Amino acid sequence: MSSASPEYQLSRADIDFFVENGYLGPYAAMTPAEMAPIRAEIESRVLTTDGPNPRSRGQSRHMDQPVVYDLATHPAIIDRIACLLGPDLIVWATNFWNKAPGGAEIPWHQDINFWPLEPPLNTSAWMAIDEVTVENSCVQIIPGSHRESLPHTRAEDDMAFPKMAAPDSFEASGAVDMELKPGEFFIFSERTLHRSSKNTSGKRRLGISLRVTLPIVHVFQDSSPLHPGHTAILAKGKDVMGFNRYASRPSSERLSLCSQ
Ligand SMILES: O=C(O)CCC(=O)C(=O)O
Repeated sequence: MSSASPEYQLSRADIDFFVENGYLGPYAAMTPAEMAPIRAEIESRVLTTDGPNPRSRGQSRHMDQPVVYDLATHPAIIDRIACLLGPDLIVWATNFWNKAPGGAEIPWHQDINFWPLEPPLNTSAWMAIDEVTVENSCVQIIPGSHRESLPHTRAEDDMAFPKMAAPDSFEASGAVDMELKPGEFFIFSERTLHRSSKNTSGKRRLGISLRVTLPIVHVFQDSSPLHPGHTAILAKGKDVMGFNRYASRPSSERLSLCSQ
């Protein structure tokens, strides 16, 4: 029995599916109607303001925006991940994916190639803030691809990332489209191959990734894609290791200042 509340408990079959395929979901953390005011708050207070990472407004906003901290610690997400990784969980990074109409292709990649984690262990949740469909470039994943570490090579110039999985190192024909309603999310592991195409629609595609690991993992908190002063969230349970830095929920004082 895990530490998840009964409504978010994964079954043995769900856990086996994740182990076999490297992803799980979608699940709903909230309804589209419940996401609507959260989306409005993200638009007015997050996307248009600078956060703690000088390189990116979309990174680490759990550190300064309560709305992001609350999404990152949502029990519908954290309790399900606790069924996979156990009762002590760190959300070590949060990142918005704001793909405007015309936004570039994100090439096939395995996230662990980009991250400052030792040992390299992570489960991500990708949550839709807008409605996300094939039309506006939903994330695609390749089931089972997490079982192998693939070589990465220089990406093409018109892609959004500098590196991509070497095209001749995997077979993309079984890719699954992760279409999501606002408030839905899916879970995937640090080596699950995923991508999204160029957004050729007229609709924005906004989502957020939450990166979850264990207190035994060293998060090199000043390294890319992080930044000096970066803090994580102890989202569940306890940390008896003590080598990562945590923040508490930001106060809403900054919100009221922003709204004046
Ligand atoms: O949103 C996307 O298209 C890519 C997301 C991604 O690469 C990630 O969450 O790791």
